[in-house]
Amino acid sequence: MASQPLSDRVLARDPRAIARGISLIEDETPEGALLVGRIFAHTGRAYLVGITGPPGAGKSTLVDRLISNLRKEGKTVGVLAVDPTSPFSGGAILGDRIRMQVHAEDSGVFIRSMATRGHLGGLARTTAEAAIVLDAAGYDVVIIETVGVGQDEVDIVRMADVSVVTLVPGTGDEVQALKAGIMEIADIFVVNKSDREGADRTVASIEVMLATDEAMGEGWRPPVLRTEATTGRGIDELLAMIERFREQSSDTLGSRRRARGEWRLREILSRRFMQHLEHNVLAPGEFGQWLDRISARETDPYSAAAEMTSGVFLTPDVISAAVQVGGSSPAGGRVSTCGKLDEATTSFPQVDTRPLSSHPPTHGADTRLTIDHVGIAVSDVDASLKFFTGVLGLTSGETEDIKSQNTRVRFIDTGDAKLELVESLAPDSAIGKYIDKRGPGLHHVALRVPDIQAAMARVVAAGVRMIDQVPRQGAHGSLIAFVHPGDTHGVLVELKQLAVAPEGH
Ligand SMILES: Nc1nc2c(ncn2[C@@H]2O[C@H](COP(=O)(O)OP(=O)(O)OP(=O)(O)O)[C@@H](O)[C@H]2O)c(=O)[nH]1
Ligand SMILES: [Mg+2]
Repeated sequence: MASQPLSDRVLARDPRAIARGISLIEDETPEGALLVGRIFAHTGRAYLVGITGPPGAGKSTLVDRLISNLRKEGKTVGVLAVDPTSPFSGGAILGDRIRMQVHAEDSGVFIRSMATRGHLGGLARTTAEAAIVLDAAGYDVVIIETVGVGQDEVDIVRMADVSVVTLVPGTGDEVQALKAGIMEIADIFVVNKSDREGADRTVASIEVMLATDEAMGEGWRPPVLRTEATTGRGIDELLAMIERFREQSSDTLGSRRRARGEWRLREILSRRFMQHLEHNVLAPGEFGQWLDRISARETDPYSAAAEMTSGVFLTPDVISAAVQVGGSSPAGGRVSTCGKLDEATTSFPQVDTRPLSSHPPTHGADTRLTIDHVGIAVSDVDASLKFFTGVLGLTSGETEDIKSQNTRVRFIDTGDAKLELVESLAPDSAIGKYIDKRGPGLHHVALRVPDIQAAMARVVAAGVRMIDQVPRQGAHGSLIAFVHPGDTHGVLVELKQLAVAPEGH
Protein backbone atom coordinates (compact mmCIF):
# COMPACT_ATOMS: atom_id res chain seq x y z
CA MET A 1 0.00 0.00 0.00
CA ALA A 2 2.70 2.45 1.02
CA SER A 3 4.49 2.03 -2.31
CA GLN A 4 1.46 3.40 -4.17
CA PRO A 5 1.58 7.08 -5.07
CA LEU A 6 0.15 9.35 -2.41
CA SER A 7 -2.58 10.53 -4.76
CA ASP A 8 -3.84 6.96 -5.29
CA ARG A 9 -3.89 6.36 -1.56
CA VAL A 10 -5.80 9.60 -1.00
CA LEU A 11 -8.34 8.56 -3.62
CA ALA A 12 -8.64 5.18 -1.85
CA ARG A 13 -9.45 7.13 1.35
CA ASP A 14 -6.41 5.93 3.27
CA PRO A 15 -6.51 8.13 6.42
CA ARG A 16 -2.74 8.25 6.78
CA ALA A 17 -2.33 9.38 3.18
CA ILE A 18 -5.02 12.01 3.68
CA ALA A 19 -3.30 13.30 6.81
CA ARG A 20 0.03 13.36 5.02
CA GLY A 21 -1.45 15.12 2.01
CA ILE A 22 -2.98 17.84 4.17
CA SER A 23 0.34 18.32 5.98
CA LEU A 24 2.13 18.76 2.65
CA ILE A 25 -0.42 21.39 1.69
CA GLU A 26 -0.27 23.07 5.08
CA ASP A 27 3.51 23.35 4.84
CA GLU A 28 3.10 24.80 1.34
CA THR A 29 5.44 22.26 -0.21
CA PRO A 30 5.71 21.61 -3.95
CA GLU A 31 4.60 18.04 -3.24
CA GLY A 32 1.37 19.46 -1.86
CA ALA A 33 0.79 21.41 -5.05
CA LEU A 34 1.59 18.30 -7.07
CA LEU A 35 -0.92 16.28 -5.06
CA VAL A 36 -3.65 18.83 -5.68
CA GLY A 37 -2.85 18.62 -9.38
CA ARG A 38 -3.17 14.85 -9.38
CA ILE A 39 -6.44 14.58 -7.48
CA PHE A 40 -8.23 17.68 -8.68
CA ALA A 41 -10.11 15.88 -11.44
CA HIS A 42 -11.73 13.71 -8.79
CA THR A 43 -13.23 16.58 -6.82
CA GLY A 44 -16.50 18.47 -6.89
CA ARG A 45 -18.63 15.71 -5.39
CA ALA A 46 -18.46 16.65 -1.71
CA TYR A 47 -20.82 19.24 -0.28
CA LEU A 48 -18.81 21.89 1.59
CA VAL A 49 -20.38 23.19 4.77
CA GLY A 50 -18.68 26.17 6.41
CA ILE A 51 -19.41 26.84 10.07
CA THR A 52 -18.21 29.99 11.72
CA GLY A 53 -19.00 32.10 14.74
CA PRO A 54 -17.43 33.71 17.77
CA PRO A 55 -15.05 31.77 20.02
CA GLY A 56 -16.86 29.36 22.31
CA ALA A 57 -20.18 29.59 20.48
CA GLY A 58 -20.39 25.80 20.48
CA LYS A 59 -19.26 25.25 16.90
CA SER A 60 -17.25 22.12 17.68
CA THR A 61 -20.09 20.65 19.72
CA LEU A 62 -22.44 21.44 16.87
CA VAL A 63 -20.14 19.86 14.32
CA ASP A 64 -19.93 16.80 16.49
CA ARG A 65 -23.72 16.49 16.44
CA LEU A 66 -23.82 17.04 12.69
CA ILE A 67 -21.30 14.24 12.23
CA SER A 68 -23.38 11.81 14.27
CA ASN A 69 -26.59 12.66 12.44
CA LEU A 70 -24.97 12.52 9.03
CA ARG A 71 -23.45 9.15 9.88
CA LYS A 72 -26.93 7.89 10.80
CA GLU A 73 -28.00 8.89 7.29
CA GLY A 74 -25.11 6.80 6.00
CA LYS A 75 -23.08 9.79 4.81
CA THR A 76 -19.32 10.02 5.24
CA VAL A 77 -17.93 13.21 6.76
CA GLY A 78 -14.60 15.00 6.61
CA VAL A 79 -13.96 17.86 9.03
CA LEU A 80 -11.37 20.61 8.96
CA ALA A 81 -11.20 22.49 12.24
CA VAL A 82 -9.15 25.61 11.80
CA ASP A 83 -7.29 26.07 15.05
CA PRO A 84 -7.74 29.62 16.11
CA THR A 85 -4.60 31.28 17.36
CA SER A 86 -6.92 33.70 19.06
CA PRO A 87 -6.27 33.94 22.79
CA PHE A 88 -10.01 33.54 23.46
CA SER A 89 -10.19 29.97 22.41
CA GLY A 90 -7.34 27.96 23.78
CA GLY A 91 -9.58 24.97 24.28
CA ALA A 92 -10.15 24.20 20.65
CA ILE A 93 -7.25 21.86 20.06
CA LEU A 94 -8.00 19.78 23.13
CA GLY A 95 -11.66 19.62 22.24
CA ASP A 96 -10.88 18.51 18.72
CA ARG A 97 -8.53 15.80 20.03
CA ILE A 98 -11.30 14.44 22.18
CA ARG A 99 -13.67 14.45 19.23
CA MET A 100 -11.10 12.69 17.12
CA GLN A 101 -10.97 9.92 19.67
CA VAL A 102 -14.73 9.57 19.71
CA HIS A 103 -14.77 9.06 15.95
CA ALA A 104 -11.40 7.34 15.71
CA GLU A 105 -12.88 3.93 15.03
CA ASP A 106 -15.21 5.20 12.34
CA SER A 107 -13.65 5.01 8.88
CA GLY A 108 -16.49 7.17 7.58
CA VAL A 109 -15.23 10.16 9.54
CA PHE A 110 -12.00 12.10 9.21
CA ILE A 111 -11.25 15.05 11.48
CA ARG A 112 -8.28 17.26 11.10
CA SER A 113 -7.13 20.45 12.78
CA MET A 114 -5.57 23.05 10.55
CA ALA A 115 -2.88 25.16 12.13
CA THR A 116 -2.93 28.88 11.52
CA ARG A 117 0.75 29.31 12.27
CA GLY A 118 2.90 31.42 10.08
CA HIS A 119 0.47 31.93 7.24
CA LEU A 120 0.40 35.34 5.68
CA GLY A 121 -3.09 35.36 4.31
CA GLY A 122 -2.56 31.87 3.00
CA LEU A 123 -4.74 30.13 5.53
CA ALA A 124 -7.86 30.36 3.44
CA ARG A 125 -6.02 28.91 0.47
CA THR A 126 -4.43 26.02 2.36
CA THR A 127 -7.77 25.23 3.98
CA ALA A 128 -9.46 25.25 0.60
CA GLU A 129 -6.81 22.87 -0.70
CA ALA A 130 -7.15 20.59 2.31
CA ALA A 131 -10.87 20.49 1.52
CA ILE A 132 -9.92 19.36 -1.98
CA VAL A 133 -8.07 16.40 -0.45
CA LEU A 134 -11.13 15.37 1.59
CA ASP A 135 -13.37 15.87 -1.43
CA ALA A 136 -11.13 13.67 -3.57
CA ALA A 137 -11.05 11.07 -0.81
CA GLY A 138 -14.78 10.73 -1.33
CA TYR A 139 -16.31 12.17 1.84
CA ASP A 140 -19.91 13.11 1.09
CA VAL A 141 -19.88 16.15 3.32
CA VAL A 142 -16.85 18.26 4.19
CA ILE A 143 -17.33 20.56 7.18
CA ILE A 144 -14.98 23.47 7.76
CA GLU A 145 -15.16 24.89 11.25
CA THR A 146 -13.51 28.22 11.94
CA VAL A 147 -13.73 31.06 14.40
CA GLY A 148 -15.19 34.10 12.69
CA VAL A 149 -12.70 36.61 13.95
CA GLY A 150 -10.57 37.61 11.00
CA GLN A 151 -10.71 38.15 7.28
CA ASP A 152 -9.02 34.81 6.67
CA GLU A 153 -11.71 32.95 8.56
CA VAL A 154 -14.46 34.84 6.82
CA ASP A 155 -12.85 34.03 3.47
CA ILE A 156 -12.71 30.35 4.35
CA VAL A 157 -16.39 30.12 5.10
CA ARG A 158 -17.43 32.31 2.20
CA MET A 159 -15.89 29.69 -0.03
CA ALA A 160 -18.08 26.88 1.27
CA ASP A 161 -21.16 25.66 -0.59
CA VAL A 162 -23.23 26.77 2.38
CA SER A 163 -22.18 29.11 5.18
CA VAL A 164 -23.60 28.63 8.65
CA VAL A 165 -23.03 31.45 11.13
CA THR A 166 -23.37 30.44 14.76
CA LEU A 167 -24.17 32.96 17.48
CA VAL A 168 -25.14 32.64 21.14
CA PRO A 169 -27.74 34.50 23.19
CA GLY A 170 -27.17 37.57 25.23
CA THR A 171 -23.60 38.47 24.51
CA GLY A 172 -24.03 41.08 21.85
CA ASP A 173 -22.40 38.66 19.43
CA GLU A 174 -24.53 39.96 16.59
CA VAL A 175 -22.86 43.32 16.83
CA GLN A 176 -19.40 41.76 16.95
CA ALA A 177 -20.18 39.46 14.07
CA LEU A 178 -21.49 42.38 12.09
CA LYS A 179 -18.20 44.16 12.59
CA ALA A 180 -16.22 41.12 11.55
CA GLY A 181 -18.25 40.98 8.36
CA ILE A 182 -19.61 37.51 8.94
CA MET A 183 -23.27 38.49 8.83
CA GLU A 184 -23.16 39.08 5.10
CA ILE A 185 -21.79 35.65 4.37
CA ALA A 186 -24.45 33.72 6.28
CA ASP A 187 -26.77 31.44 4.36
CA ILE A 188 -28.15 30.09 7.61
CA PHE A 189 -28.00 31.59 11.09
CA VAL A 190 -27.88 29.38 14.15
CA VAL A 191 -28.50 30.67 17.64
CA ASN A 192 -26.83 27.95 19.66
CA LYS A 193 -27.07 27.55 23.44
CA SER A 194 -30.73 28.35 22.97
CA ASP A 195 -31.27 26.81 26.41
CA ARG A 196 -29.83 30.04 27.74
CA GLU A 197 -31.70 33.18 28.56
CA GLY A 198 -32.04 35.76 25.85
CA ALA A 199 -32.26 33.37 22.89
CA ASP A 200 -35.50 34.98 21.73
CA ARG A 201 -33.93 38.42 21.81
CA THR A 202 -30.94 37.29 19.82
CA VAL A 203 -33.13 35.62 17.20
CA ALA A 204 -35.25 38.76 17.00
CA SER A 205 -32.29 41.09 16.63
CA ILE A 206 -30.85 39.01 13.79
CA GLU A 207 -34.20 39.03 12.06
CA VAL A 208 -34.51 42.78 12.43
CA MET A 209 -31.08 43.14 10.96
CA LEU A 210 -31.97 40.93 8.01
CA ALA A 211 -35.18 42.83 7.43
CA THR A 212 -33.34 46.12 7.16
CA ASP A 213 -30.64 44.73 4.94
CA GLU A 214 -31.39 46.47 1.67
CA ALA A 215 -28.66 44.65 -0.14
CA MET A 216 -30.63 41.46 0.14
CA GLY A 217 -32.30 40.59 -3.11
CA GLU A 218 -35.23 38.40 -4.00
CA GLY A 219 -33.52 35.07 -3.47
CA TRP A 220 -32.82 33.02 -0.40
CA ARG A 221 -33.42 34.81 2.90
CA PRO A 222 -31.18 33.35 5.59
CA PRO A 223 -33.33 31.60 8.18
CA VAL A 224 -32.51 31.89 11.89
CA LEU A 225 -32.55 28.52 13.69
CA ARG A 226 -32.16 27.61 17.34
CA THR A 227 -29.97 24.78 18.49
CA GLU A 228 -28.74 23.27 21.69
CA ALA A 229 -25.63 21.47 20.64
CA THR A 230 -25.01 19.84 24.00
CA THR A 231 -28.33 17.97 23.88
CA GLY A 232 -28.71 17.77 20.13
CA ARG A 233 -31.90 19.78 20.01
CA GLY A 234 -32.46 21.49 16.69
CA ILE A 235 -29.74 19.56 14.87
CA ASP A 236 -32.16 17.64 12.65
CA GLU A 237 -33.77 20.94 11.70
CA LEU A 238 -30.37 22.42 10.90
CA LEU A 239 -29.48 19.50 8.67
CA ALA A 240 -32.85 19.72 6.96
CA MET A 241 -32.26 23.44 6.38
CA ILE A 242 -28.83 22.77 4.91
CA GLU A 243 -30.45 20.24 2.59
CA ARG A 244 -33.14 22.75 1.62
CA PHE A 245 -30.51 25.36 0.87
CA ARG A 246 -28.66 22.82 -1.21
CA GLU A 247 -31.74 22.11 -3.29
CA GLN A 248 -32.74 25.74 -3.65
CA SER A 249 -29.26 26.88 -4.57
CA SER A 250 -28.48 24.13 -7.03
CA ASP A 251 -28.69 26.68 -9.86
CA THR A 252 -26.20 28.99 -8.24
CA LEU A 253 -23.88 26.30 -6.89
CA GLY A 254 -21.93 26.30 -10.14
CA SER A 255 -21.30 30.02 -10.07
CA ARG A 256 -20.44 29.89 -6.41
CA ARG A 257 -17.87 27.19 -7.06
CA ARG A 258 -16.57 29.10 -10.04
CA ALA A 259 -16.07 32.13 -7.81
CA ARG A 260 -14.20 29.86 -5.42
CA GLY A 261 -12.02 28.67 -8.27
CA GLU A 262 -11.36 32.21 -9.40
CA TRP A 263 -10.43 33.33 -5.94
CA ARG A 264 -8.08 30.38 -5.53
CA LEU A 265 -6.46 30.91 -8.92
CA ARG A 266 -5.92 34.59 -8.24
CA GLU A 267 -4.49 33.75 -4.85
CA ILE A 268 -2.01 31.29 -6.38
CA LEU A 269 -1.06 33.68 -9.17
CA SER A 270 -0.42 36.53 -6.74
CA ARG A 271 1.75 34.30 -4.66
CA ARG A 272 3.74 33.09 -7.66
CA PHE A 273 4.11 36.61 -8.88
CA MET A 274 5.40 37.84 -5.52
CA GLN A 275 7.83 34.93 -5.31
CA HIS A 276 9.14 35.61 -8.78
CA LEU A 277 9.52 39.27 -7.97
CA GLU A 278 11.35 38.65 -4.73
CA HIS A 279 13.57 35.82 -5.92
CA ASN A 280 14.33 36.63 -9.51
CA VAL A 281 13.81 40.33 -10.00
CA LEU A 282 14.61 42.29 -6.88
CA ALA A 283 18.11 42.32 -5.46
CA PRO A 284 18.51 41.01 -1.91
CA GLY A 285 17.27 43.64 0.52
CA GLU A 286 15.79 45.76 -2.23
CA PHE A 287 12.23 45.33 -1.02
CA GLY A 288 13.18 46.86 2.33
CA GLN A 289 14.98 49.71 0.61
CA TRP A 290 11.83 50.58 -1.30
CA LEU A 291 9.92 50.54 1.97
CA ASP A 292 12.50 52.91 3.46
CA ARG A 293 12.10 55.27 0.54
CA ILE A 294 8.32 55.18 0.86
CA SER A 295 8.55 55.85 4.61
CA ALA A 296 10.84 58.80 3.90
CA ARG A 297 8.29 60.07 1.34
CA GLU A 298 10.96 59.94 -1.34
CA THR A 299 8.58 57.97 -3.50
CA ASP A 300 5.01 56.74 -3.30
CA PRO A 301 3.82 53.13 -3.26
CA TYR A 302 2.38 53.29 -6.79
CA SER A 303 5.57 54.61 -8.36
CA ALA A 304 7.61 52.14 -6.35
CA ALA A 305 5.46 49.23 -7.47
CA ALA A 306 5.64 50.41 -11.09
CA GLU A 307 9.41 50.55 -11.00
CA MET A 308 9.82 47.33 -9.07
CA THR A 309 7.75 45.43 -11.59
CA SER A 310 8.92 46.99 -14.81
CA GLY A 311 11.42 44.18 -15.29
CA VAL A 312 9.00 41.42 -14.40
CA PHE A 313 7.24 41.61 -17.67
CA LEU A 314 10.10 40.13 -19.62
CA THR A 315 7.78 37.72 -21.34
CA PRO A 316 8.82 35.64 -24.33
CA ASP A 317 7.01 38.24 -26.47
CA VAL A 318 9.14 41.03 -25.12
CA ILE A 319 12.26 38.98 -25.68
CA SER A 320 11.26 38.21 -29.26
CA ALA A 321 10.55 41.87 -29.85
CA ALA A 322 13.99 42.69 -28.56
CA VAL A 323 15.44 40.03 -30.82
CA GLN A 324 13.72 41.56 -33.81
CA VAL A 325 14.96 45.04 -33.16
CA GLY A 326 18.41 43.68 -33.26
CA GLY A 327 19.49 42.96 -29.78
CA SER A 328 19.00 46.15 -27.89
CA SER A 329 17.95 45.49 -24.33
CA PRO A 330 14.21 44.89 -23.91
CA ALA A 331 12.02 47.93 -24.14
CA GLY A 332 10.82 49.03 -20.73
CA GLY A 333 13.66 47.23 -19.03
CA ARG A 334 13.99 47.88 -15.38
CA VAL A 335 16.29 50.70 -14.50
CA SER A 336 16.55 50.97 -10.79
CA THR A 337 16.43 54.40 -9.28
CA CYS A 338 16.49 52.99 -5.81
CA GLY A 339 19.43 55.08 -4.79
CA LYS A 340 21.29 52.74 -2.50
CA LEU A 341 21.48 49.97 -5.00
CA ASP A 342 24.25 49.19 -7.34
CA GLU A 343 22.87 50.18 -10.74
CA ALA A 344 24.95 47.67 -12.57
CA THR A 345 23.47 44.71 -10.77
CA THR A 346 19.89 45.81 -10.40
CA SER A 347 19.02 47.40 -13.70
CA PHE A 348 17.55 44.95 -16.10
CA PRO A 349 19.91 42.54 -17.87
CA GLN A 350 22.06 44.33 -20.36
CA VAL A 351 22.22 41.16 -22.35
CA ASP A 352 21.85 40.70 -26.02
CA THR A 353 19.04 38.23 -26.34
CA ARG A 354 19.58 37.39 -29.98
CA PRO A 355 19.85 33.65 -30.46
CA LEU A 356 23.42 32.60 -30.85
CA SER A 357 22.59 30.99 -34.13
CA SER A 358 22.32 34.44 -35.69
CA HIS A 359 25.88 35.22 -34.74
CA PRO A 360 29.28 34.04 -35.75
CA PRO A 361 29.39 30.85 -33.75
CA THR A 362 32.25 30.56 -31.33
CA HIS A 363 31.98 26.81 -30.97
CA GLY A 364 31.08 25.71 -34.46
CA ALA A 365 27.61 25.77 -35.98
CA ASP A 366 26.76 22.50 -34.30
CA THR A 367 23.25 22.63 -32.88
CA ARG A 368 23.78 19.63 -30.61
CA LEU A 369 23.68 20.40 -26.93
CA THR A 370 27.07 20.57 -25.32
CA ILE A 371 27.91 20.66 -21.65
CA ASP A 372 28.67 24.23 -20.80
CA HIS A 373 29.54 23.52 -17.22
CA VAL A 374 28.92 21.32 -14.22
CA GLY A 375 27.82 23.24 -11.16
CA ILE A 376 29.29 22.38 -7.79
CA ALA A 377 27.77 23.79 -4.61
CA VAL A 378 30.56 24.89 -2.27
CA SER A 379 30.49 26.54 1.14
CA ASP A 380 33.18 29.02 0.20
CA VAL A 381 34.41 29.67 -3.33
CA ASP A 382 37.78 31.01 -2.23
CA ALA A 383 38.46 28.10 0.08
CA SER A 384 37.51 25.57 -2.59
CA LEU A 385 40.02 27.09 -5.01
CA LYS A 386 42.78 25.54 -2.93
CA PHE A 387 41.75 22.22 -4.36
CA PHE A 388 40.53 23.10 -7.83
CA THR A 389 43.29 25.46 -8.86
CA GLY A 390 45.87 24.73 -6.17
CA VAL A 391 45.92 20.94 -6.13
CA LEU A 392 44.50 20.20 -9.59
CA GLY A 393 46.40 23.05 -11.20
CA LEU A 394 43.40 24.28 -13.22
CA THR A 395 43.03 27.91 -14.17
CA SER A 396 39.98 29.96 -13.32
CA GLY A 397 38.15 33.14 -14.21
CA GLU A 398 37.08 35.91 -11.88
CA THR A 399 34.67 35.54 -9.02
CA GLU A 400 31.27 37.03 -9.86
CA ASP A 401 28.34 37.75 -7.56
CA ILE A 402 24.95 36.99 -9.07
CA LYS A 403 22.70 39.26 -7.07
CA SER A 404 19.47 37.98 -8.53
CA GLN A 405 20.23 34.51 -7.20
CA ASN A 406 22.14 35.44 -4.07
CA THR A 407 25.16 33.48 -5.20
CA ARG A 408 28.86 33.97 -5.79
CA VAL A 409 30.27 31.96 -8.67
CA ARG A 410 33.63 31.23 -10.21
CA PHE A 411 34.27 29.25 -13.34
CA ILE A 412 37.17 26.81 -13.57
CA ASP A 413 38.54 26.09 -17.03
CA THR A 414 38.67 22.42 -17.96
CA GLY A 415 38.84 22.49 -21.73
CA ASP A 416 35.51 23.03 -23.44
CA ALA A 417 33.23 22.48 -20.49
CA LYS A 418 33.88 24.26 -17.23
CA LEU A 419 33.28 23.67 -13.58
CA GLU A 420 31.19 26.30 -11.85
CA LEU A 421 31.83 26.74 -8.15
CA VAL A 422 28.70 28.23 -6.56
CA GLU A 423 28.55 29.67 -3.09
CA SER A 424 25.42 30.93 -1.37
CA LEU A 425 25.32 34.56 -0.26
CA ALA A 426 22.07 34.21 1.69
CA PRO A 427 20.71 31.29 3.71
CA ASP A 428 17.48 31.22 1.73
CA SER A 429 19.04 31.12 -1.71
CA ALA A 430 18.50 27.96 -3.73
CA ILE A 431 22.14 26.99 -3.23
CA GLY A 432 21.96 27.78 0.49
CA LYS A 433 18.96 25.51 0.88
CA TYR A 434 20.62 22.80 -1.19
CA ILE A 435 23.76 22.81 0.95
CA ASP A 436 21.64 22.87 4.07
CA LYS A 437 19.80 19.79 2.98
CA ARG A 438 22.49 17.74 1.29
CA GLY A 439 25.79 19.42 1.99
CA PRO A 440 28.17 20.72 -0.67
CA GLY A 441 28.64 18.70 -3.85
CA LEU A 442 27.49 18.22 -7.44
CA HIS A 443 24.57 20.52 -8.05
CA HIS A 444 23.60 20.87 -11.68
CA VAL A 445 24.57 20.25 -15.28
CA ALA A 446 24.35 23.21 -17.65
CA LEU A 447 23.72 22.50 -21.31
CA ARG A 448 24.61 25.20 -23.77
CA VAL A 449 21.84 25.92 -26.22
CA PRO A 450 22.00 28.24 -29.21
CA ASP A 451 18.53 29.63 -28.58
CA ILE A 452 17.17 29.35 -25.07
CA GLN A 453 13.60 30.15 -26.05
CA ALA A 454 13.54 27.44 -28.66
CA ALA A 455 15.07 24.98 -26.20
CA MET A 456 12.52 25.88 -23.52
CA ALA A 457 9.68 25.61 -25.98
CA ARG A 458 10.82 22.12 -26.95
CA VAL A 459 11.06 21.04 -23.32
CA VAL A 460 7.63 22.41 -22.44
CA ALA A 461 6.04 20.93 -25.56
CA ALA A 462 7.25 17.52 -24.39
CA GLY A 463 5.34 17.97 -21.14
CA VAL A 464 8.48 18.51 -19.08
CA ARG A 465 8.20 21.27 -16.51
CA MET A 466 10.51 24.26 -16.33
CA ILE A 467 11.35 25.89 -13.01
CA ASP A 468 11.86 29.17 -14.84
CA GLN A 469 9.06 30.08 -17.19
CA VAL A 470 11.10 32.96 -18.54
CA PRO A 471 14.88 33.06 -19.02
CA ARG A 472 16.77 34.96 -16.39
CA GLN A 473 20.21 36.47 -16.27
CA GLY A 474 23.09 34.16 -15.41
CA ALA A 475 26.80 34.70 -15.02
CA HIS A 476 28.70 36.70 -17.66
CA GLY A 477 25.52 38.09 -19.15
CA SER A 478 24.20 34.71 -20.21
CA LEU A 479 20.51 33.76 -20.24
CA ILE A 480 19.62 30.72 -18.20
CA ALA A 481 16.59 28.66 -17.22
CA PHE A 482 16.32 25.55 -15.06
CA VAL A 483 14.34 22.45 -15.92
CA HIS A 484 12.33 20.87 -13.11
CA PRO A 485 14.42 18.02 -11.60
CA GLY A 486 11.23 16.09 -10.93
CA ASP A 487 11.04 15.48 -14.68
CA THR A 488 14.73 14.91 -15.34
CA HIS A 489 15.53 11.86 -13.26
CA GLY A 490 16.64 14.00 -10.35
CA VAL A 491 19.32 15.86 -12.29
CA LEU A 492 19.01 19.61 -12.10
CA VAL A 493 19.48 20.68 -15.71
CA GLU A 494 20.25 24.28 -16.62
CA LEU A 495 19.74 25.57 -20.13
CA LYS A 496 22.17 28.32 -20.99
CA GLN A 497 22.45 30.68 -23.88
CA LEU A 498 25.73 32.54 -23.93
CA ALA A 499 25.78 36.31 -24.07
CA VAL A 500 26.59 37.55 -27.53
CA ALA A 501 29.30 39.99 -26.60
CA PRO A 502 32.41 37.98 -25.80
CA GLU A 503 33.42 38.39 -22.22
CA GLY A 504 36.89 39.26 -21.12
CA HIS A 505 37.72 35.69 -20.15
N1 LIG B 1 -25.44 25.49 27.58
C1 LIG B 1 -24.95 25.12 26.42
N2 LIG B 1 -23.63 24.97 26.31
C2 LIG B 1 -23.13 24.61 25.11
C3 LIG B 1 -23.97 24.40 23.99
N3 LIG B 1 -23.18 24.06 22.94
C4 LIG B 1 -21.92 24.07 23.38
N4 LIG B 1 -21.87 24.40 24.70
C5 LIG B 1 -20.68 24.51 25.54
O1 LIG B 1 -19.94 25.64 25.15
C6 LIG B 1 -18.55 25.41 25.32
C7 LIG B 1 -17.79 25.69 24.04
O2 LIG B 1 -18.16 24.72 23.08
P1 LIG B 1 -17.29 24.41 21.80
O3 LIG B 1 -18.09 23.46 20.98
O4 LIG B 1 -15.93 24.04 22.16
O5 LIG B 1 -17.31 25.84 21.15
P2 LIG B 1 -16.48 26.34 19.86
O6 LIG B 1 -17.32 27.37 19.23
O7 LIG B 1 -16.07 25.20 19.03
O8 LIG B 1 -15.23 27.00 20.55
P3 LIG B 1 -13.86 27.45 19.85
O9 LIG B 1 -13.52 26.41 18.86
O10 LIG B 1 -12.93 27.53 21.00
O11 LIG B 1 -14.18 28.79 19.27
C8 LIG B 1 -18.42 23.97 25.76
O12 LIG B 1 -18.29 23.94 27.17
C9 LIG B 1 -19.73 23.36 25.35
O13 LIG B 1 -20.11 22.26 26.16
C10 LIG B 1 -25.37 24.57 24.16
O14 LIG B 1 -26.17 24.43 23.24
N5 LIG B 1 -25.80 24.93 25.39
MG1 LIG C 1 -14.13 24.64 18.24
